[in-house]
Amino acid sequence: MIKLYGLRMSNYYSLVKAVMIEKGLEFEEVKAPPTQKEDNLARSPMGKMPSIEVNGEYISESLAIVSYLERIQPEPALLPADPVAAAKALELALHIKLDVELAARRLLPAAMFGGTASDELIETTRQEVTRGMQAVSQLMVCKPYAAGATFGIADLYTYYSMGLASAISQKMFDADLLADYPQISELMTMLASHPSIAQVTEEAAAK
Ligand SMILES: N[C@@H](CCC(=O)N[C@@H](CS)C(=O)NCC(=O)O)C(=O)O
Repeated sequence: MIKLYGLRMSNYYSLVKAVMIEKGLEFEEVKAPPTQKEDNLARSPMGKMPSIEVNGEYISESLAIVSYLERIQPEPALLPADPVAAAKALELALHIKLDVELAARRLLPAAMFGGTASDELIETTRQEVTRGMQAVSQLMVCKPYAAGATFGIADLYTYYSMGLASAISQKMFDADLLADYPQISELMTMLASHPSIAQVTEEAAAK
């Protein structure tokens, strides 16, 4: 059985968990905070969460894990069969992850863990996130899902990466990240009640 390491509070842990639920895979959750300790580094070279263990092999990085899960359990497919459509879905997911979430994440300690951030860092981050949102909206399909007619990888990154970036934006810039993007906002609302995502949210709240 697959072991999922990390904590339920993590957006990327939650994303991987939602994928396993979506695909009906059996898995065991193992509480493992992100640390630089040897056992954690063996699972995840940067010491981050999530990671999974399969037959004694460890895999970190959410996209690598999702790609593995897609191969071992192709149904329901989280990427379109058409090669161009699949590449476009991944392109969108990566822009959300790298140009919005990763940019905003620099302010995570100040936004949620009592840290501090200089005005300059706040302003450069705000500009980067704003630019990232423009790129994302250029690619976002919203018909009705992020990359087209069916639920998939781009929706998972929309929900989990954009969700974190929105929370950071609200706290640090006093701005609604999605104010200029009502279609993405509606999609986020729809995704919140998607069964696998709703189950992950419910279980995280229950601890
Ligand atoms: N690129 C990684 C990012 C994982 C990540 O940033 N995990 C966060 C929690 S959501 C973490 O472990 N943070 C603690 C740390 O950076 O030490 C992925 O997609 O899995």
